Amino acid sequence: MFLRTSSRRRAAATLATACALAVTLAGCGGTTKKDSDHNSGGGAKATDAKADPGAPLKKGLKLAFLPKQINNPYEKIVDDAGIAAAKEFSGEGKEVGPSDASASSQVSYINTLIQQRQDAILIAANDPNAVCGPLKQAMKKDIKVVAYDSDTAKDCRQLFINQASSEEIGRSQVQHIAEQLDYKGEIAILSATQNATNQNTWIEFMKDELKKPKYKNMKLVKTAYGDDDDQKSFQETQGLLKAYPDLKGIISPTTVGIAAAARYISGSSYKGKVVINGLGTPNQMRKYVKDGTVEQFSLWDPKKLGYLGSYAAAALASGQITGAEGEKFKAGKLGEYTIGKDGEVILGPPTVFDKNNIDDFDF
Ligand code: RAM
Repeated sequence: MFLRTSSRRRAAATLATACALAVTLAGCGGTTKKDSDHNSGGGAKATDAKADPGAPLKKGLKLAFLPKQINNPYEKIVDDAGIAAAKEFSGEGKEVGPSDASASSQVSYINTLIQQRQDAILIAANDPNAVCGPLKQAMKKDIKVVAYDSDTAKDCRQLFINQASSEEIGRSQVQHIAEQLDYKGEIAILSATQNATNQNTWIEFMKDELKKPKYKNMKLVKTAYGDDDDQKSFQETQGLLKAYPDLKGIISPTTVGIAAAARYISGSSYKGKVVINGLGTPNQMRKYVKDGTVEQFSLWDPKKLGYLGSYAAAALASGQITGAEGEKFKAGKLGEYTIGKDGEVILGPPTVFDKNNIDDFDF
Protein backbone atom coordinates (compact mmCIF):
# COMPACT_ATOMS: atom_id res chain seq x y z
CA MET A 1 0.00 0.00 0.00
CA PHE A 2 1.31 3.44 -0.86
CA LEU A 3 0.46 6.85 0.46
CA ARG A 4 -1.66 9.06 -1.71
CA THR A 5 -2.00 12.80 -1.55
CA SER A 6 -3.78 13.20 1.80
CA SER A 7 -1.37 10.88 3.61
CA ARG A 8 1.51 12.73 2.04
CA ARG A 9 0.13 15.94 3.48
CA ARG A 10 0.10 14.21 6.84
CA ALA A 11 3.65 13.05 6.19
CA ALA A 12 4.79 16.60 5.55
CA ALA A 13 3.21 17.71 8.82
CA THR A 14 4.93 14.78 10.48
CA LEU A 15 8.31 15.89 9.26
CA ALA A 16 7.69 19.36 10.62
CA THR A 17 6.95 17.78 14.01
CA ALA A 18 10.06 15.64 13.65
CA CYS A 19 12.12 18.72 13.14
CA ALA A 20 10.50 20.52 16.05
CA LEU A 21 11.38 17.56 18.26
CA ALA A 22 14.78 16.86 16.87
CA VAL A 23 15.99 20.43 16.77
CA THR A 24 19.56 19.36 17.17
CA LEU A 25 19.45 17.25 14.03
CA ALA A 26 20.96 18.98 11.07
CA GLY A 27 18.92 16.60 8.88
CA CYS A 28 15.94 18.75 9.78
CA GLY A 29 17.55 21.91 8.57
CA GLY A 30 19.40 22.66 11.79
CA THR A 31 22.39 23.98 9.89
CA THR A 32 22.89 27.74 9.67
CA LYS A 33 21.84 28.42 6.12
CA LYS A 34 20.44 31.60 4.69
CA ASP A 35 16.94 31.45 3.25
CA SER A 36 18.35 32.41 -0.11
CA ASP A 37 20.18 29.09 -0.19
CA HIS A 38 16.89 27.22 -0.42
CA ASN A 39 14.19 27.08 -2.98
CA SER A 40 10.59 27.46 -1.90
CA GLY A 41 10.32 24.82 0.80
CA GLY A 42 11.98 22.00 -1.13
CA GLY A 43 15.41 20.44 -0.69
CA ALA A 44 18.60 22.04 -1.98
CA LYS A 45 18.47 24.36 -4.92
CA ALA A 46 20.90 23.15 -7.54
CA THR A 47 19.91 25.28 -10.50
CA ASP A 48 17.27 27.84 -11.35
CA ALA A 49 15.75 25.45 -13.85
CA LYS A 50 11.96 25.06 -13.88
CA ALA A 51 10.39 21.63 -13.68
CA ASP A 52 9.17 20.25 -16.98
CA PRO A 53 6.63 17.61 -15.91
CA GLY A 54 6.18 16.37 -19.47
CA ALA A 55 9.89 15.75 -20.10
CA PRO A 56 10.63 12.10 -20.96
CA LEU A 57 13.08 10.18 -18.75
CA LYS A 58 16.50 10.49 -20.35
CA LYS A 59 18.13 7.32 -21.63
CA GLY A 60 21.58 6.21 -20.47
CA LEU A 61 21.42 7.94 -17.06
CA LYS A 62 24.19 6.92 -14.68
CA LEU A 63 22.95 6.44 -11.12
CA ALA A 64 25.26 5.59 -8.22
CA PHE A 65 23.95 4.18 -4.94
CA LEU A 66 26.09 4.96 -1.89
CA PRO A 67 24.69 2.98 1.09
CA LYS A 68 25.65 3.41 4.74
CA GLN A 69 27.89 0.38 4.26
CA ILE A 70 28.09 -2.25 1.54
CA ASN A 71 28.03 -5.36 3.73
CA ASN A 72 24.62 -4.64 5.26
CA PRO A 73 22.04 -7.07 3.79
CA TYR A 74 19.26 -4.47 4.08
CA GLU A 75 21.15 -1.83 2.12
CA LYS A 76 22.02 -4.42 -0.51
CA ILE A 77 18.33 -5.22 -1.11
CA VAL A 78 17.52 -1.51 -1.48
CA ASP A 79 20.39 -0.83 -3.87
CA ASP A 80 19.91 -3.95 -5.99
CA ALA A 81 16.27 -2.99 -6.52
CA GLY A 82 17.29 0.56 -7.46
CA ILE A 83 19.86 -0.74 -9.93
CA ALA A 84 17.30 -3.10 -11.47
CA ALA A 85 14.79 -0.22 -11.76
CA ALA A 86 17.32 1.86 -13.72
CA LYS A 87 17.20 -0.79 -16.45
CA GLU A 88 13.49 -0.07 -16.91
CA PHE A 89 14.34 3.42 -18.19
CA SER A 90 17.50 2.32 -20.01
CA GLY A 91 19.73 3.75 -17.30
CA GLU A 92 22.76 2.28 -15.63
CA GLY A 93 22.94 1.82 -11.87
CA LYS A 94 25.79 0.78 -9.60
CA GLU A 95 26.53 0.49 -5.89
CA VAL A 96 29.74 1.69 -4.27
CA GLY A 97 30.46 2.33 -0.62
CA PRO A 98 32.42 1.82 2.58
CA SER A 99 32.56 -1.32 4.70
CA ASP A 100 31.80 0.59 7.90
CA ALA A 101 29.09 3.09 8.73
CA SER A 102 31.28 5.72 10.41
CA ALA A 103 30.54 9.42 9.91
CA SER A 104 33.07 10.29 7.22
CA SER A 105 33.45 6.90 5.52
CA GLN A 106 31.38 8.00 2.49
CA VAL A 107 33.27 11.19 1.64
CA SER A 108 35.95 9.74 -0.64
CA TYR A 109 33.27 7.80 -2.56
CA ILE A 110 31.32 10.99 -3.26
CA ASN A 111 34.46 12.67 -4.59
CA THR A 112 35.12 9.75 -6.93
CA LEU A 113 31.52 9.76 -8.18
CA ILE A 114 31.83 13.47 -8.96
CA GLN A 115 34.98 12.79 -10.98
CA GLN A 116 33.14 10.05 -12.83
CA ARG A 117 30.39 12.52 -13.71
CA GLN A 118 27.50 10.36 -12.58
CA ASP A 119 24.08 11.83 -13.34
CA ALA A 120 22.84 11.20 -9.82
CA ILE A 121 24.18 10.11 -6.45
CA LEU A 122 21.76 8.32 -4.13
CA ILE A 123 23.03 8.26 -0.57
CA ALA A 124 21.96 6.71 2.75
CA ALA A 125 23.90 9.20 4.86
CA ASN A 126 25.96 8.01 7.79
CA ASP A 127 26.04 11.50 9.24
CA PRO A 128 23.94 14.55 8.42
CA ASN A 129 26.92 16.90 8.13
CA ALA A 130 30.06 14.96 7.21
CA VAL A 131 28.85 14.32 3.66
CA CYS A 132 27.33 17.75 3.09
CA GLY A 133 30.31 19.61 1.55
CA PRO A 134 31.07 16.98 -1.10
CA LEU A 135 27.36 16.59 -1.94
CA LYS A 136 27.10 20.34 -2.50
CA GLN A 137 30.09 20.09 -4.84
CA ALA A 138 28.25 17.38 -6.74
CA MET A 139 25.11 19.53 -7.10
CA LYS A 140 27.20 22.46 -8.30
CA LYS A 141 28.38 20.20 -11.12
CA ASP A 142 24.73 19.40 -11.90
CA ILE A 143 24.88 15.92 -10.42
CA LYS A 144 21.52 15.30 -8.74
CA VAL A 145 21.60 14.20 -5.10
CA VAL A 146 18.92 12.02 -3.58
CA ALA A 147 19.16 10.89 0.06
CA TYR A 148 17.30 7.69 0.87
CA ASP A 149 16.91 5.69 4.10
CA SER A 150 19.00 8.15 6.17
CA ASP A 151 18.90 11.84 5.36
CA THR A 152 21.66 14.44 5.20
CA ALA A 153 20.93 18.14 5.90
CA LYS A 154 18.16 19.32 3.58
CA ASP A 155 20.31 21.80 1.69
CA CYS A 156 22.82 19.07 0.84
CA ARG A 157 20.45 17.07 -1.35
CA GLN A 158 17.47 17.71 -3.61
CA LEU A 159 15.24 14.94 -2.29
CA PHE A 160 14.95 12.62 0.67
CA ILE A 161 13.17 9.34 -0.03
CA ASN A 162 11.89 8.31 3.39
CA GLN A 163 10.85 4.69 3.88
CA ALA A 164 7.85 5.68 6.02
CA SER A 165 6.81 8.55 8.25
CA SER A 166 9.61 9.01 10.80
CA GLU A 167 7.06 9.72 13.51
CA GLU A 168 5.13 6.55 12.80
CA ILE A 169 8.30 4.45 12.80
CA GLY A 170 9.48 5.88 16.13
CA ARG A 171 6.21 5.89 18.07
CA SER A 172 5.02 2.50 16.85
CA GLN A 173 8.12 0.76 18.16
CA VAL A 174 7.36 1.94 21.69
CA GLN A 175 3.66 1.11 21.28
CA HIS A 176 4.45 -2.42 20.16
CA ILE A 177 6.92 -3.29 22.90
CA ALA A 178 4.69 -1.67 25.55
CA GLU A 179 1.83 -3.96 24.59
CA GLN A 180 4.11 -6.96 24.77
CA LEU A 181 5.30 -5.90 28.24
CA ASP A 182 1.89 -4.95 29.56
CA TYR A 183 3.17 -1.36 29.93
CA LYS A 184 5.65 -2.30 32.69
CA GLY A 185 9.39 -2.55 33.14
CA GLU A 186 12.79 -1.33 32.05
CA ILE A 187 13.64 -1.15 28.36
CA ALA A 188 16.77 -0.27 26.39
CA ILE A 189 17.44 0.73 22.81
CA LEU A 190 20.12 -0.95 20.71
CA SER A 191 20.72 1.48 17.86
CA ALA A 192 23.04 1.70 14.86
CA THR A 193 25.75 4.42 14.92
CA GLN A 194 25.60 7.47 17.14
CA ASN A 195 25.37 9.81 14.11
CA ALA A 196 22.75 7.99 12.04
CA THR A 197 20.12 10.56 11.07
CA ASN A 198 17.35 8.01 10.61
CA GLN A 199 17.79 6.15 13.90
CA ASN A 200 18.30 9.40 15.85
CA THR A 201 15.07 10.87 14.48
CA TRP A 202 13.15 7.70 15.36
CA ILE A 203 14.66 7.64 18.86
CA GLU A 204 13.50 11.22 19.49
CA PHE A 205 9.97 10.08 18.69
CA MET A 206 10.35 6.99 20.93
CA LYS A 207 11.38 9.20 23.83
CA ASP A 208 8.51 11.57 23.19
CA GLU A 209 6.06 8.67 23.05
CA LEU A 210 7.39 7.35 26.38
CA LYS A 211 6.46 10.65 28.05
CA LYS A 212 2.75 9.80 27.77
CA PRO A 213 1.11 8.81 31.10
CA LYS A 214 0.28 5.31 29.87
CA TYR A 215 3.99 4.48 29.90
CA LYS A 216 4.56 5.70 33.48
CA ASN A 217 5.61 2.24 34.63
CA MET A 218 8.15 1.84 31.85
CA LYS A 219 11.65 3.26 31.90
CA LEU A 220 14.21 3.68 29.13
CA VAL A 221 17.44 2.86 30.95
CA LYS A 222 19.98 3.13 28.14
CA THR A 223 20.60 3.65 24.43
CA ALA A 224 23.50 1.50 23.26
CA TYR A 225 25.15 1.65 19.82
CA GLY A 226 26.12 -1.45 17.87
CA ASP A 227 27.35 0.66 14.92
CA ASP A 228 25.47 -1.57 12.48
CA ASP A 229 28.25 -4.06 13.05
CA ASP A 230 27.06 -7.58 13.81
CA GLN A 231 29.69 -8.44 16.42
CA LYS A 232 29.50 -5.10 18.21
CA SER A 233 25.69 -5.30 18.29
CA PHE A 234 25.91 -8.83 19.73
CA GLN A 235 28.29 -7.67 22.45
CA GLU A 236 26.27 -4.57 23.26
CA THR A 237 23.21 -6.78 23.77
CA GLN A 238 25.15 -8.96 26.17
CA GLY A 239 26.41 -5.82 27.96
CA LEU A 240 22.92 -4.36 28.33
CA LEU A 241 21.52 -7.55 29.82
CA LYS A 242 24.40 -7.78 32.29
CA ALA A 243 24.29 -4.14 33.32
CA TYR A 244 20.50 -4.07 33.77
CA PRO A 245 19.38 -7.33 35.37
CA ASP A 246 15.76 -6.12 35.45
CA LEU A 247 15.69 -5.29 31.76
CA LYS A 248 12.42 -6.50 30.24
CA GLY A 249 12.78 -5.43 26.63
CA ILE A 250 15.09 -4.15 23.89
CA ILE A 251 14.02 -2.05 20.92
CA SER A 252 16.51 -2.30 18.07
CA PRO A 253 15.61 0.07 15.20
CA THR A 254 18.21 -1.41 12.87
CA THR A 255 18.16 -4.62 10.87
CA VAL A 256 21.76 -5.37 11.86
CA GLY A 257 21.12 -4.71 15.55
CA ILE A 258 17.90 -6.67 15.92
CA ALA A 259 19.33 -9.76 14.18
CA ALA A 260 22.41 -9.74 16.42
CA ALA A 261 20.35 -9.15 19.57
CA ALA A 262 17.96 -11.95 18.67
CA ARG A 263 20.89 -14.29 18.03
CA TYR A 264 22.36 -13.51 21.45
CA ILE A 265 19.05 -13.87 23.28
CA SER A 266 18.07 -17.07 21.45
CA GLY A 267 21.16 -18.82 22.80
CA SER A 268 20.90 -17.47 26.34
CA SER A 269 18.81 -17.87 29.47
CA TYR A 270 17.04 -14.59 28.56
CA LYS A 271 15.10 -16.32 25.80
CA GLY A 272 11.39 -16.02 26.53
CA LYS A 273 12.08 -13.55 29.35
CA VAL A 274 13.36 -10.46 27.52
CA VAL A 275 11.28 -9.08 24.66
CA ILE A 276 13.06 -7.92 21.52
CA ASN A 277 11.30 -5.75 18.97
CA GLY A 278 12.35 -3.22 16.33
CA LEU A 279 13.15 -3.17 12.61
CA GLY A 280 14.36 -6.29 10.83
CA THR A 281 14.23 -8.14 7.54
CA PRO A 282 11.97 -11.22 7.46
CA ASN A 283 14.74 -13.43 6.05
CA GLN A 284 17.18 -12.54 8.84
CA MET A 285 14.54 -12.77 11.57
CA ARG A 286 12.58 -15.84 10.45
CA LYS A 287 14.45 -18.34 12.61
CA TYR A 288 14.07 -16.20 15.73
CA VAL A 289 10.33 -15.87 15.17
CA LYS A 290 10.06 -19.63 14.62
CA ASP A 291 12.12 -20.52 17.72
CA GLY A 292 10.07 -18.15 19.90
CA THR A 293 12.83 -15.60 20.63
CA VAL A 294 10.98 -12.82 18.81
CA GLU A 295 7.24 -12.33 18.65
CA GLN A 296 7.13 -9.45 16.19
CA PHE A 297 9.15 -6.75 14.42
CA SER A 298 8.51 -4.27 11.61
CA LEU A 299 9.94 -3.00 8.32
CA TRP A 300 8.93 -1.50 5.00
CA ASP A 301 9.71 -3.15 1.68
CA PRO A 302 13.36 -2.27 0.99
CA LYS A 303 12.95 -3.18 -2.69
CA LYS A 304 10.29 -0.55 -3.13
CA LEU A 305 12.51 2.01 -1.41
CA GLY A 306 15.31 1.41 -3.92
CA TYR A 307 12.89 1.37 -6.82
CA LEU A 308 11.32 4.68 -5.79
CA GLY A 309 14.74 6.26 -5.23
CA SER A 310 15.87 5.26 -8.70
CA TYR A 311 12.82 6.79 -10.42
CA ALA A 312 13.07 9.95 -8.30
CA ALA A 313 16.72 10.41 -9.29
CA ALA A 314 15.85 9.84 -12.96
CA ALA A 315 12.99 12.35 -12.79
CA LEU A 316 15.38 14.94 -11.32
CA ALA A 317 18.12 14.22 -13.85
CA SER A 318 15.59 14.45 -16.70
CA GLY A 319 14.23 17.81 -15.55
CA GLN A 320 10.73 16.49 -14.75
CA ILE A 321 11.12 17.73 -11.17
CA THR A 322 13.52 20.03 -9.32
CA GLY A 323 12.79 18.86 -5.75
CA ALA A 324 10.27 21.58 -4.87
CA GLU A 325 7.24 20.82 -2.72
CA GLY A 326 4.15 19.84 -4.69
CA GLU A 327 5.95 18.57 -7.80
CA LYS A 328 4.81 15.14 -8.98
CA PHE A 329 6.59 12.31 -10.73
CA LYS A 330 5.75 8.81 -11.81
CA ALA A 331 7.72 6.01 -10.16
CA GLY A 332 7.17 3.20 -12.68
CA LYS A 333 4.87 0.48 -11.36
CA LEU A 334 4.55 2.22 -7.97
CA GLY A 335 2.57 5.04 -9.55
CA GLU A 336 2.65 8.76 -8.91
CA TYR A 337 4.35 10.47 -5.97
CA THR A 338 4.19 14.07 -4.79
CA ILE A 339 7.15 15.81 -3.19
CA GLY A 340 6.39 17.01 0.34
CA LYS A 341 7.92 19.70 2.52
CA ASP A 342 11.71 19.97 2.49
CA GLY A 343 12.00 17.67 -0.49
CA GLU A 344 10.68 14.61 1.34
CA VAL A 345 8.95 11.77 -0.49
CA ILE A 346 7.41 9.03 1.67
CA LEU A 347 7.22 5.43 0.46
CA GLY A 348 4.45 4.09 2.69
CA PRO A 349 3.60 2.65 6.10
CA PRO A 350 5.71 -0.15 7.62
CA THR A 351 4.52 -3.76 7.90
CA VAL A 352 4.48 -5.70 11.17
CA PHE A 353 5.81 -9.26 10.85
CA ASP A 354 5.00 -12.16 13.18
CA LYS A 355 4.60 -15.94 12.97
CA ASN A 356 1.34 -15.60 11.06
CA ASN A 357 2.69 -13.67 8.08
CA ILE A 358 6.49 -14.01 8.06
CA ASP A 359 6.46 -16.80 5.49
CA ASP A 360 4.61 -14.56 3.04
CA PHE A 361 7.76 -12.44 2.68
CA ASP A 362 11.08 -13.20 1.11
CA PHE A 363 13.61 -10.40 1.54
C1 RAM B 1 19.83 -0.88 9.10
C2 RAM B 1 20.32 0.50 8.71
C3 RAM B 1 19.28 1.26 7.92
C4 RAM B 1 17.93 1.20 8.60
C5 RAM B 1 17.52 -0.23 8.81
C6 RAM B 1 16.19 -0.34 9.50
O1 RAM B 1 19.92 -1.73 8.01
O2 RAM B 1 20.64 1.18 9.88
O3 RAM B 1 19.68 2.60 7.79
O4 RAM B 1 16.94 1.87 7.85
O5 RAM B 1 18.51 -0.86 9.60
